[in-house]
Amino acid sequence: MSAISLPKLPAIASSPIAVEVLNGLTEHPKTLSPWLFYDEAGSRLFEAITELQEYYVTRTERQILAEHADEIVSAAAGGRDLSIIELGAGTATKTGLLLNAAVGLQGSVTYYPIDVSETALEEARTRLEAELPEVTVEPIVADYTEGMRQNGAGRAGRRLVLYIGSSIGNFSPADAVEVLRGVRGQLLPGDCLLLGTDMVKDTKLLLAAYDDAAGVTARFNMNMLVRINRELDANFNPQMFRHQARWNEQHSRIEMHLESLLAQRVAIRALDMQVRFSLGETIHTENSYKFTDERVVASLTRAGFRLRQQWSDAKKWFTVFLAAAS
Ligand code: AVI
Repeated sequence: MSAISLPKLPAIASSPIAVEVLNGLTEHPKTLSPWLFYDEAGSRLFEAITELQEYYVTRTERQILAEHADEIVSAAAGGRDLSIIELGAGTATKTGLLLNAAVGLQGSVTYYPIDVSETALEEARTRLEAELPEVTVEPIVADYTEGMRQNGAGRAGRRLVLYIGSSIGNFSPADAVEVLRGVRGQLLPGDCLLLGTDMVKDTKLLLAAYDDAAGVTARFNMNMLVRINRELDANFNPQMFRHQARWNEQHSRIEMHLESLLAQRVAIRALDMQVRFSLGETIHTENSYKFTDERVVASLTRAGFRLRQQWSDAKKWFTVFLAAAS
């Protein structure tokens, strides 16, 4: 039997990033998934985005939580001992408001932040335990579903799951319902979900939030190419692409794209692959859906939750929904 010798690809070629890049850049139109944003540099750029004047999302939600934390926590506890779980907690900068309210209500609280980034969780633990000694922080390094499963064993009392920051908006409507259903599947009737969603508003405000004057969001978007260059030995020239934010009225979403400024070819050496771009062709890197009350309530209901209460800022730019597992 004669052996056929196939060209050898490096081990990285079967990694999640390689699979994502291979599939996304051979699709028409080209896409790359938003999880690729969050390497170390991308996570730092996202933190910088949350502090931008144009990116109203984080400060508006923080203001809602600051005003209503006591109400939210006592509605979720319903007179029982409450523990708090947070999906995609990151460094948990807004969570202190709710933990503080839980300490006020019941004297102490256990907080389970779930995130894939161990360093972000350690940062959250160190800060929260220094600021709020009555909070026991039990970090869970995992994705949402697996993390919730780990947290479920042998528990007593009520659980409040936080899914804030409008992270749900980065999923398609169908996937969002699946994510919520996954959460619901790990809860008992009476446990609650606190869901933060960014609402539909003036298009100019939305576009500015995703294309800020200082260019931080542009660098965040472009970082995907830098990451692919580093991890897959590619030769994207970020200067030959332009960051683009678009409002898609039909789907009620902001889209982020990277637009090729010329006809070009890019080599992705770890995949032994060449990718052609025509002038003006884009890679679609993110959707950020913007919601109405009706849409959120419909998704919660389909996932097995019943709306209890909701809170917004005065301009109705952002809403926080408390829903109970039904
Ligand atoms: C994480 N996520 C909710 C952000 C958003 O607003 O969709 C990600 C982001 N992309 C650009 N700016 C912020």
